[in-house]
Amino acid sequence: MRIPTEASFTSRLRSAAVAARVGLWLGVCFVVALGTGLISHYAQLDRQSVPLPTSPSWLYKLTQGLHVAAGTAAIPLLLVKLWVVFPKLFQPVPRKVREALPTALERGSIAILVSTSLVQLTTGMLNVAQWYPWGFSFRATHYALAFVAVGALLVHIAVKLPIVRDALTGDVDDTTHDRPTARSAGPVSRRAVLTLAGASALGAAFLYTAGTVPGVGRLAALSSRSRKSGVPINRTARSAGVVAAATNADYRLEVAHGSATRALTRDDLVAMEQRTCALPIACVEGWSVTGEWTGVRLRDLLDLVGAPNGRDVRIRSIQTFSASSDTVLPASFADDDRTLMALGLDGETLSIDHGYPVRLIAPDRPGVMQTKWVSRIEVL
Ligand SMILES: Nc1nc2c(c(=O)[nH]1)N[C@H]1C(S)=C(S)[C@@H](COP(=O)(O)O)O[C@H]1N2
Ligand SMILES: [Mo]
Repeated sequence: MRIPTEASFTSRLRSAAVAARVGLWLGVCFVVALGTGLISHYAQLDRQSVPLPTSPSWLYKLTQGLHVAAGTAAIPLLLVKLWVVFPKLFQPVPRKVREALPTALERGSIAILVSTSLVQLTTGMLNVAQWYPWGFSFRATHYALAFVAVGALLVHIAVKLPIVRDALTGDVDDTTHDRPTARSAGPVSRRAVLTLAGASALGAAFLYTAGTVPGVGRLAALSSRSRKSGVPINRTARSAGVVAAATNADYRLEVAHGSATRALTRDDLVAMEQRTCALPIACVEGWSVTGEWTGVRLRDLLDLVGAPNGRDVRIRSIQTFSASSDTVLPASFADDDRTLMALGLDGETLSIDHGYPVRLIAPDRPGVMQTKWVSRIEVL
């Protein structure tokens, strides 16, 4: 088999005009994903110098939904973009060192951009599918690589800016910046390629977000958990290994503030004043569903041990070794009237898979921090 050369690719569809436009849309997706990703990362920090707002309660649901939608839309766009620029891979490297160096730097930044983008989008998609076939921490890796990708993207934009500006302001059929060999008409028009790319991006984002739109949930092929009625179960009690401890008659919810402690049975909690709140579970993996939660206001429990307002609170689960087994609730969340230690969901006793005997539910908080099977509340 002969290795193709740049001249082997003759289609006018693989042009600067198409690359710049798809690149622009891709850039928008990346900026949305980066901004919302930073919010999500910050929301999961144990210490937040400036706590995120507790209202509106659906804000994290919105930003994380946008995050996954932008990432999903970027997949078809990236594939089209790679197809358009593919011939450039076969461009010869200039002989003279003075010319070869900038070329090498430019291609190096593109290699980093393409590889990190592919890793970000594939691991993100596998995460949405709740499949973690790797040994590293998804969150730390996704966060670190985002900066690598954005750095490479900025270099890429800076290098290409003159061509990009020309291509975006010019006509879509303009050939000024095309490779000299890209002169044959393709099977479709450039406009058709762009329409297809845009429609695929919107379609992919729709397949993911449909789960949160009433009536079309069945189409949410990319976030199948949100299709079920009621609140989905992210991890069952059995797989978390908590069934025995959660159903044991010796179960107590400990509330501790320094040396002041209380140990409450579930019946003690049921005997306290009950409140009901509609709050979403907004999973970092993309799905979100709102439930009617009933339970005891966390603030009422903190009052039992004389905890003042304005204190961060650590929530521990019966389950150990999980991202959710030990999380910190910033003071503004702990003191919020809607933050409940929930005993019921949608008018029924909380099921063991949703966190029986008692679980945390707070407004505007990533799902992974809505601790199930709570065993201990510590005022910090
Ligand atoms: N103890 C414990 N709490 C947990 C989890 C877990 O694995 N263990 N999963 C979290 C995640 S990732 C989400 S999205 C929500 C889902 O709550 P649900 O299963 O009741 O829908 O619970 C959170 N609380
Ligand atoms: Mo989650």
